[in-house]
Amino acid sequence: MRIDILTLFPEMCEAVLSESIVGRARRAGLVDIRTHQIRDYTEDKHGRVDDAPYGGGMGMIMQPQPIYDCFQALCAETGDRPKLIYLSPQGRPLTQEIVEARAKEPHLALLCGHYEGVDERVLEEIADEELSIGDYVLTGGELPALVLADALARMQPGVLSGDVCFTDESHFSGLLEYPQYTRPPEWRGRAVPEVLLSGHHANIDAWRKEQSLRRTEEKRPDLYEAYLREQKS
Ligand code: 4FD
Repeated sequence: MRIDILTLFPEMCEAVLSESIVGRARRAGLVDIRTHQIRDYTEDKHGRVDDAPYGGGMGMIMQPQPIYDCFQALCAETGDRPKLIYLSPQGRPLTQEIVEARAKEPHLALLCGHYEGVDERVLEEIADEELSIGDYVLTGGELPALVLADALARMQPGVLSGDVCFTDESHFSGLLEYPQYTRPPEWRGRAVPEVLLSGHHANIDAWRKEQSLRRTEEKRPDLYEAYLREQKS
C-alpha cells in the first residue's frame, strides 16, 4: 500500500519512519510511505501557511490553499484520488478494527494539522475521514499520523516475521496478551513459570489463555465484559 503524509514537519516524520520495522519494510518495498511539505505549496511570498482566526480567539489556523494545492499535486502525480484522513482530537477514536479495514486500501493520504487547527473549508473539500488516537491534545497531527502509519504498515503482508505475525493476535481475540519470558530461567530470585519449561503444548496454551483472561479482567474490565458477552452470543 501507499501512504502520503501531508505535513509542515516532513523531516520529523522521515526520522521516525526510517527506523525499525517500518524503515525496513519501506526499504524492502513492502510499503510506500512518502512525506510532503505543505509549505512548498503556499502562494504567500513570505512562505506563510497560517493566519489568525476570523471572529477572534486564540492561536493560528492553517490556511486552506497550501493544503489543497499539496493534495491536488499528489493526485496529479499519482493519477488517483487517495482517501484523505485528517488526524484531530475530534476524530473517531482509532481502533485495531479501523486499522485493519484501512490497511486494505491501496492508497491513503494523512493530513497533519498544526497550530489550533485547519480552516474548515479545506476539510469539507478533501477530507474523507477524521480520526483521533485518543482523548488528549498534541501540538501537531504528526505523531498521530505516525501512529496510524505504523499500525497500517505492520498489517501489510511480509512486514512482520512469521513467528510474530499479526494473525497470532487474533488467537485469544479481544483479550490482552499473556505474560512472556525469555532466558535466564531464574532472574533476581524470580523463576519463569514452570509450565513454560515443560514442553507440554496443551498445558502451555491453557495456562496462557487463563493468564490472558485474568489480566484482561484485572486491567481492562471493559474488554473483559465485551469478551464474555461475545462468548455467550
Ligand atoms: N488525539 C490528536 C490529533 C491532533 C492533535 C491538531 C485540531 C489540533 C491530538 C487539529 C487541533 C489538529 C489526536 C493537532 N492532537 N493536534 O489524535
